[in-house]
Amino acid sequence: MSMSKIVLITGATSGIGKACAEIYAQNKYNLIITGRRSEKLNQLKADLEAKYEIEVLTSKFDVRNRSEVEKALNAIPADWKKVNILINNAGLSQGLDAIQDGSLDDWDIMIDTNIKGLLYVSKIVSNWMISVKKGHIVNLGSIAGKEVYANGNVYCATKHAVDALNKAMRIDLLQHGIKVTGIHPGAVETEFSIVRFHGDQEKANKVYDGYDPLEAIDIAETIYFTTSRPAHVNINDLVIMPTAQGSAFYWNKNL
Ligand code: NDP
Ligand code: 8X3
Repeated sequence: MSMSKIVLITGATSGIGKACAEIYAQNKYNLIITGRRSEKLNQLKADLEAKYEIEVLTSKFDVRNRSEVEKALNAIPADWKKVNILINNAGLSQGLDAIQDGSLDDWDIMIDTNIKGLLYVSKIVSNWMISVKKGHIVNLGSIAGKEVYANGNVYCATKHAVDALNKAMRIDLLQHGIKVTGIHPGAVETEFSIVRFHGDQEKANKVYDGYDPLEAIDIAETIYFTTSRPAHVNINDLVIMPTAQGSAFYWNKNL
């Protein structure tokens, strides 16, 4: 493998993670792309290797499964463990119900993916970074990690947890020279709402009706910017919204 820098992106099969893969490939990083859908990982690897002079390693695992995460990450070849950037992006929402009506299965999936999955991956990769005394971890929070909106309850709680973990990682990893950045988008049109509404495309489309939402590339460009600052600069935290969105609950659909 050539001596390019390496970025590990969780949830690279779709949306923000996939857009990150493209932008880091353009910038000559070698990529470790992860997710559960192996055919999408293989397709992305083939596309990016054909388009850019880089190498892509795919690693298929479910971030919720602790032993699967450990097995997959430990199996990565030693040269590839010299990861410069970890993008903790894999995440999802399930349902949009009042607390008294929510599905316990939806809650478990969100907590296990957005909090526990992020922790399982971070524990292993931060140790790789500690061994070389440098690295940068980018955590995907959300406006839902800064504000709470009606029926957002558990999703908002998981993203508030990511916000806390982002701050905690920055403190704990300070002594090792590792940067930590939190990225908190408002509405981005990806598979997010299709997943939230369990495949109901019509309901998902309504979320982005009547205004210009963010696109995955908008967030990927911002993430790339945060990881391409000089060595002495760390961007702690960014909230990024569509111009038509003023907060988690205010919208201007007349723009
Ligand atoms: P997408 O649904 O388009 O992508 C989510 C990605 O996460 C997929 O690649 C999916 O891969 C992966 N993923 C989900 N669950 C698991 C799992 N159990 N194990 C491994 N990978 C998993 O959504 P986005 O791109 O929008 O979301 C990316 C991140 O951005 C999430 O953390 C989300 O909460 C956050 N975010 C999104 C916003 C939005 O409006 N879209 C706004 C604010 C934050 P696969 O299915 O192949 O496993
Ligand atoms: C996704 C955006 O507005 O549903 O994190 O919280 S929102």
